[in-house]
Order: sequence, then structure tokens, then C-alpha cells
Amino acid sequence: MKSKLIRLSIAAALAAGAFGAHAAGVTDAMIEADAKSPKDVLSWGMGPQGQRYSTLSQINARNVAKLVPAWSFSFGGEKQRGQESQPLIHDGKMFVTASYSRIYALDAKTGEKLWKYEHRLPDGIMPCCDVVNRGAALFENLVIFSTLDAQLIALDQKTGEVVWKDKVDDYAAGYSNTAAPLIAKGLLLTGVSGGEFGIVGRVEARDPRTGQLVWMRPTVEGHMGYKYDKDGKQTENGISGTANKSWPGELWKTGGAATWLGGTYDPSTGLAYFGTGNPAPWNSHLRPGDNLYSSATVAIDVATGQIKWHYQTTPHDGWDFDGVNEFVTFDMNGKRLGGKADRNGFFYVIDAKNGKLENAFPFVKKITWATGIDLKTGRPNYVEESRPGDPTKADDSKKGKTVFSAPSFLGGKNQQPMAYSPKTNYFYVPANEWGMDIWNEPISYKKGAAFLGAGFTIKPLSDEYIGALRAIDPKTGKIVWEVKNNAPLWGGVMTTAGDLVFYGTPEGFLKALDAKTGKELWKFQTGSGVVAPPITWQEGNTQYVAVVSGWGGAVPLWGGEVAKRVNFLEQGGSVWVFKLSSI
Ligand SMILES: [Ca+2]
Ligand SMILES: [Ca+2]
Repeated sequence: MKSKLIRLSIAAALAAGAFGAHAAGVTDAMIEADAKSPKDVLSWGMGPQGQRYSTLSQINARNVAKLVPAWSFSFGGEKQRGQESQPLIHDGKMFVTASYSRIYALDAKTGEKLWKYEHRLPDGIMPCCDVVNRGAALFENLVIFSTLDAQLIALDQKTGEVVWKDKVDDYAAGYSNTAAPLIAKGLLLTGVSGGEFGIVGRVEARDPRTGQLVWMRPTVEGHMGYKYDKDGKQTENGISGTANKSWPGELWKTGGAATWLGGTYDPSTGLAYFGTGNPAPWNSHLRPGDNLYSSATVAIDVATGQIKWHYQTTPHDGWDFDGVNEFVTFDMNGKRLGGKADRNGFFYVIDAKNGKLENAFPFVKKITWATGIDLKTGRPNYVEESRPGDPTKADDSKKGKTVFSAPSFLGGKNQQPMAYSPKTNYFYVPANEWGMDIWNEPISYKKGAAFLGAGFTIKPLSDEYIGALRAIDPKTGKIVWEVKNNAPLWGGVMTTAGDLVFYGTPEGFLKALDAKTGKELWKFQTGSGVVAPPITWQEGNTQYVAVVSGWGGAVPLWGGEVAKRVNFLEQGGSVWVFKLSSI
């Protein structure tokens, strides 16, 4: 009897990951507890809620000045460009993806390379916004990542050998994948990129062990969702919304709403939160209506693949205000809420269970397209003159009226993830202040061609700065402090129980600020621009901090007058790891 009890308790401890070795590999329970287990980083967001908060405090506001490099690793090759990846840490290994659909396993303590996998990309891939990858997912003995030709690849964590591959969709039609997959309730959840090519956004759930589809949920109203049985047989699982309700005519068939930044998951609600990109094409006069579920957060019941609620941040978007930004759940006023810093310049606080708007306020200083968000209806108060004009109303029917709009379509915040500290109760938002001239043009859909019907020039609003790392109090909607940055911020943020905020800059620095005051306490030059989010973990008795360095992403490609201002920045491709010099 006694020995049986001991066996049971050992099994329970193994299941909870108490022995660190994880004989059974990464479990669902370990992923759900990721934010509370500082010896590993098992998910994009440092926990499926995406708070990017670490309970570690060995490195803290008093000693961070003594932070020094422990090792650095170069991704090598001739391929550089944007490095937007967040590394994962498990079982003494770092798993880190790189540009051009590459992934590396490194010894987390020494940086020694264990293996590398380079995906063979075909000619003719169509990523809109650089050849980036944002990270991988771990499940059992697998490390899984998505590729620029819209495939999913699962590799053995130990050997780097391919265990399964699956094609998500046709890259020649504009589909691609750049986000880190999300594990929720034992399922692998992924989205798609390609909103600038008239693809149809969706979220897919797969068995992470095999890649077999379990359900598929379209994010454009009118499209059918499906379930799949063990043999892959497809059955209908209900239309998303109601056909033609918020989209007239046929445009919903090429409606965009790409789920290109992936999602977050809250085990307490059972919901996965995926943001959706712009409705296609950009020219909004071609598609009167709200155009669900574009430029929104969509909460999907992971168990059923049904949309439980949606909140549309920019109904009838006409500015490419993709609503993809991460929905980060947190506790306030005795409720489980979600925070979202939208491309459109407003910060939203939304009930995570039912999607009801609690509060919305600007987190950037200049917003031209709306005067505010109506807290009763949840809808923006539009400034109609700020919508780019209808080309059919122009004398030559070729170019609608140009308007100046702020934020620019690169957004008050873009892909760079924010952090939330349950210690200070602040969100730390990597914001940008910029605007654009934007106009509409006639357009019709052609497979594999850009489907915008718009032109634009992005412009800085001041000589002093574009980027601003801001501490935001979700209770008051106030900016508590800010640190300005000359170039636009494009890397993510992390905060820790050591009262620190870490973030990188395109100028190449990884910086540590005092989480309460914003005072700069430490910085290190990584040799290229940082456009990726940092992580931290503990190995043995030592706390480490890591960040990927390598300038690129959407700004140099699309930034117009801003791109000219940052074209002196050098490319790169490496991961840097730091620890305290006294340890
Ligand atoms: Ca963890
Ligand atoms: Ca877009």
C-alpha cells in the first residue's frame, strides 16, 4: 500500500514537471504553468496568457548594471534580414528560429550548437513584411514551427530530425506563416499570413503529435468551419457569422482578416484569443459594412472550434489597422480581463470571458481617424474626413482624395509584443508615433497579386523620436512614464519581479529600465537592431536574459520617409545571452 502511494506521488510529481528532467517531455500542464516555472520558457509570451512577466529577481534594479554577456551565437550563412524570434528554453536547451525559416537548438548554458534545420524555401514566396519568424512551440518531444511557404514542421527536440510536416496552404496564392504556434488543451493552434493578397484568414487546430487537423475556423464572415475525425474526414462545423451580413456581394470570398500574429490562450476561460488583420482590399469603399471578423480580436472555444465572442477594434477598416496585436489576459477589479494595444492607437480593456468592453483610451498622442471609443456601444467615433477618399468620386476615377492619417498603418503598436506586470499592475507598451498620407485606387482580385487598392507614404511626426516605451495603467488609462526612442520600436518587452523592464531598440541596444520609474539602468550594444522580444530563465543558480538581434521587419520595407531615417542601421543575426558578472 505504501509503495503504491509513493509510486503515485512520483507519477504526479513527474506530470507536474517537478524533477526538471521531464522524461515525458513538455506536457499541457507544464505549458499552462509556464509563467510560474522560471527554469524554462515553453511558450511564446512566456506563458500562454502572453504577459511576458518573470517571477525571477536575482537580476534586479539594484544590480542590473553588472549584467554581462555569457555567450553569443551567430545564425551564420548569407541570410540575415529581420530577426523577430523569441527563443524557448527546455531541458537545458534553447530553441530559436531565424529569418528564412531556420531553427537552431543550442546548449542554453554555453551557446554550443546542437543542431540546425534549414527549411528549403521555393522561389516565389510572398511574405508581405520581411522573411521573419517569431518562434516555435514545444510539445512532448517535439519542437514545431511554421515557414514562409505556409508549412508546419515538427522536429525531434534531441536530434532535429523531421517527425512530421504539413502544408497549411498555397504560397502561390499569397499564404505564408511567420507566427509562433500556440499549444492549448493539447492542440496546436496556428493562423495564416497573407492579408495583403486577399487570402482568407482562419485558425486551425491540429494534433501536435501528428499534424492531423482537428478543426478549422475561418475569420471572414460567411465561410464554413470544419471538424475532422481521426481518419481526416471533414464535417461541417457551422458558418462563421452570417453570409453577406457585414460584407456585400462577393468580396468576403477574398476578405483577408489574416491571423498572422498567432494567438494567446487563457486556461481559466478555455478561450484562445486570435487577432485578425485588415479586410481586403484596403480600399474600404469597395466593401461597405463592418466586414467581420477583420481588424478584431476573436475568442475561440478551443474545445469546439466555435467563435465565443469577437470585439472589432476597427469596423470597416480603411487604414490597414490590422487587429492582430496580442490579447493579454490579467486580473483587475476582481475580473479576468484582457489588454490590447491596437494598431489603431487605442488601448482596449475587455472582459476575457464575454468580450464586453470595460475601457478604451489612446496610448499614442496623435489619432486622426476617430475622436474616441464609445464605451456603451464599443464602436469608434469616426472622423469621416479622415477616411481616404473613394476613387470612383475622383474626376479621373483613378485616385481618391489623399488624407493624412495618424497612426500610420504600421500602427501605434505593431507585432512587437508588450508585457504586463502583476507586481506594478502596468502594461509596458512599445509604441510608435507616426502618420501617413494614404489614398485609394481601383483594384480587382488576382491570385497571388497584391490586393490593396491603396497607396501611402509613412511620415515621422517629429524629429526627436518615433518610438516610445510606455508604462500604462489599465485602471486609469494614464501613461505613467515613457522613454522616447529615435527609431521606431519594433522589438518586444519583458518585465520581471526584479522591478525591471527589458526591451531592444533598432539602434542595437538591449536596455533595462526601472519598472516603476522608467529610469534607464543598463544597456548593451548587440551589433545590429533588436526587433525581437527578450526572455529570462534560471539554469542552476543563475538567472539568464536572452534576446535575438538582427535589424529588419516591415519598417525598412514599407516605412517611406521613416525608412530613409533608419537606413544606416546594419543587418545581423545572432542571439545574445547575459548574466550577472558576480555569479
Ligand atoms: Ca516557465
Ligand atoms: Ca495588413
